[in-house]
Amino acid sequence: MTKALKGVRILDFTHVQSGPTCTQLLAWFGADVIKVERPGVGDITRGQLQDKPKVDSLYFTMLNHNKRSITLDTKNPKGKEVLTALIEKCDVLVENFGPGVLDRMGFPWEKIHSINPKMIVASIKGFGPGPYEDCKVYENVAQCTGGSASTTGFRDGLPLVTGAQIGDSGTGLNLALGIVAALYQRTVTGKGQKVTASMQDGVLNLARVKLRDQQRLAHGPLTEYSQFGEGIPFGEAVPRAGNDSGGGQPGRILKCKGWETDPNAYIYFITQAAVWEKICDVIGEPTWKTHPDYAKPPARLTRLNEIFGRIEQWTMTKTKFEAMEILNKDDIPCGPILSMKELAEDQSLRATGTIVEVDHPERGKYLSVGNPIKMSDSPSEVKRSPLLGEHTDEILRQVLGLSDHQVAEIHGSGALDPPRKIAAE
Ligand code: CAO
Repeated sequence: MTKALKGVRILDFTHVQSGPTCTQLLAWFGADVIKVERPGVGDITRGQLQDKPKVDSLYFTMLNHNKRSITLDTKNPKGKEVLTALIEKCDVLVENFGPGVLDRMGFPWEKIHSINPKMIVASIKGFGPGPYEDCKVYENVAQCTGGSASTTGFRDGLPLVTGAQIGDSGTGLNLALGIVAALYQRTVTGKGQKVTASMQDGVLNLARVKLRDQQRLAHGPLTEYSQFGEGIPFGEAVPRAGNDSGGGQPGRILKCKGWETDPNAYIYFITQAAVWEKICDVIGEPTWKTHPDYAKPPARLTRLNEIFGRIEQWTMTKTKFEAMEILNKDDIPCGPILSMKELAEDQSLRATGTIVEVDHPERGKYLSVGNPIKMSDSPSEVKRSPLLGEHTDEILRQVLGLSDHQVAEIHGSGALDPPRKIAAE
């Protein structure tokens, strides 16, 4: 079976997490992704958070499946020649260097466009144009500057960052979408274009509902926030709302059987108005179906602590899975808090390829997250990440069509060698 992006060749200058998630997706859709890495060093994540000595870390392997790796010193004159030839042969260049790096390397957009006018140049930066455009950015900086941290956590606690990498992997998704849209537009215009995605923009996009609430604040309190029912006045900015639901249906995380010893014995419970009567029956409060203090959603808003307290008395008598089974029979929206251990062992996620076991020649078998996007005519097969420079000669010969003599010349030029350490004077 063919793949959606078969025939598309990506020059992958990405590193760390945000960019690699983008190019990994493109590789899963069938693109030929050529990862360019610094000789001897490679993507810094190869050596970060290592669980086993001297083998590529899970950090690296889980972000760089289905790619080929070429090592190339792009500051070396011969290296620049090779890079120029690769630009001629590729459809898309993807990078998430710090601001200005590509220009300093001698490959600004204008030059790339003149070498290959069809090339799409896709970049992730921390910020878009503005006061912070020259700043380097990592995940948590993006969460903090994109409105996520100020609206996450409890009202009386610190701003919180989330475990989900919304700044990195979220922006990688945005860039991948921009790239496929630009590839489609190119079929009409015949031209490449610049595609940029900033991490701040990506996080703010995901925090959209909080910008909604910021504007609602001008017209009165946010009645679905617990603090409204607790009689605590709102300030000028959207507050942190703990585990309150972000939508119009109040929700909370509630304890389940075993919570005293299991940190994940909890369930998310939503008191959706449409199933309120069923909720009353399940928890043993049938009179709440008609009682004026509980029957209608507006009356419940000032009593959410009492209501969820009562529901929790019920959930504490069930495990999170028992509660899930009972509530789902009545279409009551809820979800168990699943630990990473539970997810790793979940056979249904294995069956769909969302969690896959991959074999690596140096580290052995490990689990990874497969393609979260499923396509009926473009199945994703997760292949191990490349070793550093594993495909250097293959790419020089096969992609650039170089002869043995030319490849030997490149080897002799120092363009494939790690940078020499300058001896201390
Ligand atoms: N050959 C020669 N030099 C190379 C090279 C190659 N193949 N690949 C990279 N380099 C050089 C670059 O030319 C650059 O050198 P100069 O600074 O001298 O121009 C340097 O390596 C890379 O610089 P960098 O700024 O990208 O890397 P950093 O480790 O200092 O910063 C990061 C990392 C992530 C903070 C920065 O790249 C960044 O802000 N990126 C944009 C935002 C982003 O994607 N962040 C997500 C990170 S994951 O949480």
